[in-house]
Amino acid sequence: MPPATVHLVIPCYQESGRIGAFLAELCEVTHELGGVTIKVVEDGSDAAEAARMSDIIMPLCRKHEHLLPPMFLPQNLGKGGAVYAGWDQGPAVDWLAFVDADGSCSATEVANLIRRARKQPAPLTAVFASRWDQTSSKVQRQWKRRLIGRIFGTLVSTLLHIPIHDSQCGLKLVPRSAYQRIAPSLRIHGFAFDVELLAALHDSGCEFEETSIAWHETPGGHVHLIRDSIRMARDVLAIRRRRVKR
Ligand SMILES: Nc1nc2c(ncn2[C@@H]2O[C@H](COP(=O)(O)OP(=O)(O)OP(=O)(O)O)[C@@H](O)[C@H]2O)c(=O)[nH]1
Ligand SMILES: [Mg+2]
Repeated sequence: MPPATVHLVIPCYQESGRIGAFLAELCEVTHELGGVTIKVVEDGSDAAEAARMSDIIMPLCRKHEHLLPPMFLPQNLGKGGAVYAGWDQGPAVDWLAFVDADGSCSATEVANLIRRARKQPAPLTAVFASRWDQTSSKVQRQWKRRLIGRIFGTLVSTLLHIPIHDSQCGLKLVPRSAYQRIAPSLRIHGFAFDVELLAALHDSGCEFEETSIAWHETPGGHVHLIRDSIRMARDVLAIRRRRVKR
């Protein structure tokens, strides 16, 4: 039987300095796996950045058929907006996935998670990578990000009553059928989009599993620890209010 198909989106904002080596390795690894398409979604950075991204991606597209031509959004939608744009316009696959552009999670880890998802019997369960195993030497993060991540994870699980430790890890796989059921209800396009995605999946009856991965933080991140954490906490409260109303 052919392997379950996966459409993997890489949301990018100002990533031309970080994506090159990671994307090349990801293309190699997923070529070996088969049944995977990759789409880079450039999230309205600026014209010069779009040109730099083209220069990096187009030679790889010529080499790898499964790397689809990149999508250039005319304006910045936010990480969630870019992921959903790539998913909504992608091929009809079994699994939708996204991974951060900076290579903090290696191409090998992406392949491992895809293999894991493909082993699942029906009904399919969403697979969320996790940096929760914080004692592990496999997870290298700045202490500040670790701490904020831990506080945010506690906030999410307490306020939304969903047993998750790390809702924000930049690698996730979702069954496409489950996503299609909940897509019309998704509102959040910023960094907290995965929390809303998780809550909607959970409420729709789609189970999820949290799987530990290796994570080596890449310098040059865009998430502003204080400003974005406040925005994300507000988004979690909004998700909670909407759920209570329903
Ligand atoms: N589409 C979109 N993607 C963004 C935006 N900001 C960041 N991203 C992407 O989101 C992903 C995660 O962003 P990072 O900059 O790696 O975040 P970080 O500060 O390193 O935080 P962690 O990776 O969680 O430690 C990357 O693929 C970014 O390109 C944005 O405004 N729009
Ligand atoms: Mg990062």
